Amino acid sequence: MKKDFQKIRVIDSHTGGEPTRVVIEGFPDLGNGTMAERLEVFKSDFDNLRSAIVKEPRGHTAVIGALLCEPSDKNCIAGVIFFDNAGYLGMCGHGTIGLVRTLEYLGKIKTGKYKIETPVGIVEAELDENDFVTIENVPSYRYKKDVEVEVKSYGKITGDIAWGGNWFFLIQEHSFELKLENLEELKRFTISVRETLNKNEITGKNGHEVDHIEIFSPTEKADSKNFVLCPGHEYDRSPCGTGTSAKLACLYEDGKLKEGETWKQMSIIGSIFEGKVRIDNGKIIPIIKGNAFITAESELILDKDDTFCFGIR
Ligand code: PYC
Repeated sequence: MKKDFQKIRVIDSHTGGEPTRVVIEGFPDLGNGTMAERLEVFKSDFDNLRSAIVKEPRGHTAVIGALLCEPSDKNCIAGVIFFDNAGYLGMCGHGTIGLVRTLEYLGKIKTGKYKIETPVGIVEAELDENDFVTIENVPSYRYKKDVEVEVKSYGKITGDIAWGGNWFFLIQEHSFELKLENLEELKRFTISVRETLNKNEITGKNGHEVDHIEIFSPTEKADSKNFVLCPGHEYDRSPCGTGTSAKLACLYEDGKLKEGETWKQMSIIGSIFEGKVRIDNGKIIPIIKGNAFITAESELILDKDDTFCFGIR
């Protein structure tokens, strides 16, 4: 008997090395609410599809999913809900750059400026003739400066808590060399910091979990190099659009970056985003520029008889 498979069409890309898997067809209807409302339906009714799409055996721990939706705001070209191996993201900078290149690949957009609806607000994205994408993120800010935590085996660590579309703990002072050879050590350290923040109930605004940890070091090739721990214990191969936004907000608030001045943020693998801030009615609007490349166009097949149909959970 012919099997009744569920099929989901996706386009894969990478932005500065960090993968994005845009779901373009085959996902169940989440209703007509805002992206924040549809995110709740996604979480409660279809979380198994999140893991089916991004986790092994179809994906891997670094894949960020992006569900392409009809926007509820008609000024937007698209709506999007980002997700990963651990759960859901508010915004995703590298993912938005990947989404814009995907829309171009699909022939849905040409060069120009577009608005995109996310669960945490509307962002603007401009695709230029060199295939670079510049995004104007949601307003970003530092929530707490110089927060001290005692991290087991590492001692006293100080960082800032900032919002860039996701919650970040940003650490400037540490003893690590930011290079790929130190990946396991960097992960161990940042996971310990995250666990300490959780244990001590140190959160972002309204009790939101600080689920991204970002550490920095100087580099000759850019203004700064970072290592970003993502919620599912993977590291961001890109310089992290929302993490760079959080960083830009802190720099601006410290008087270290002026409005319109360029900041080059390098990732642990050497990819670079260019950042700036624009001030709008006192709000810090981060502007992030990067590029993405399409890597695959495929149809995921879900066979209910497969023990690992919904991913290795
Ligand atoms: O680019 O904002 C970003 C991001 C978040 C998690 C992975 N990448």
